Amino acid sequence: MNNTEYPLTPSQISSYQRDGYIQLNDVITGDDLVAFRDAVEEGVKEDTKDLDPNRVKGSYEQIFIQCVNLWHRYPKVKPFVLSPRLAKIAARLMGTPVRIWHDHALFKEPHTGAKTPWHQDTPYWPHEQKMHQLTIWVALRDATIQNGCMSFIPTTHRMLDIEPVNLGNPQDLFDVAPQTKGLKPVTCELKAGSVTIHNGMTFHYAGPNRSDGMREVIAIIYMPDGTTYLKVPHPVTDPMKLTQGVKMDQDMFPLVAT
Ligand SMILES: O=C(O)CCC(=O)C(=O)O
Repeated sequence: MNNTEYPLTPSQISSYQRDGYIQLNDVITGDDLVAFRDAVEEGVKEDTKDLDPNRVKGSYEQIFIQCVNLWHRYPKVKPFVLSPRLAKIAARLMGTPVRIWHDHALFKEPHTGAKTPWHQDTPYWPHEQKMHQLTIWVALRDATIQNGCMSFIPTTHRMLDIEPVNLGNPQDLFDVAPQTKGLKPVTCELKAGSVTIHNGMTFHYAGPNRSDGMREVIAIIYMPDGTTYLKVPHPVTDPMKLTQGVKMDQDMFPLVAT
């Protein structure tokens, strides 16, 4: 993996901090992109090999195939997810040293996939501090309006205390967050190897995949070093039996940029 520093400018950092999201082009290129995509595709194939292709999918499963923490289980994925190049971008945008919270492959299936409803992320997470977590959403193949690229509502990362949206049975955005009325969403099409980055509080959405190919993405989520544990159910932390209030500095959450 090319671990030279991505040339993030001060104006990109302030635009991210103002709007709560940013698009960065050509972050992963050439052989790295091919190797990252191959490694993630292999992991998703292995994780889903026992699923019956004819099963009836629940409403959440219609949004995407989601495989969590591939880095932990697939050695070929690990150097990409833990890469200093990506971590340094996260740390510069956040303004603090960062740890991995978790990764997840998000593959939207052709034609059958549903939209990803408008939502914020951080309310789902077992973290006591909620303001600075961010996701680097890596397009492993081109992400377009047709196959379900991301849209964001700028400045909504400052909207706190909004009820979490149930992704399987979503409420209308204006019912959950009437204060978003009048704000204009921005849609970001991406070439493979480019990324969007959003604060965990920024409202975001992705359309259904109406193309013939899989929409292939891996999203890597970072949290500030020092984040402490909030005891609410979550599939990543439930097996760890953490005590409320402890620092999330276990091996599962490596420090990737200081
Ligand atoms: O990829 C998608 O459809 C949605 C991704 C998302 O919600 C996220 O990365 O937080």
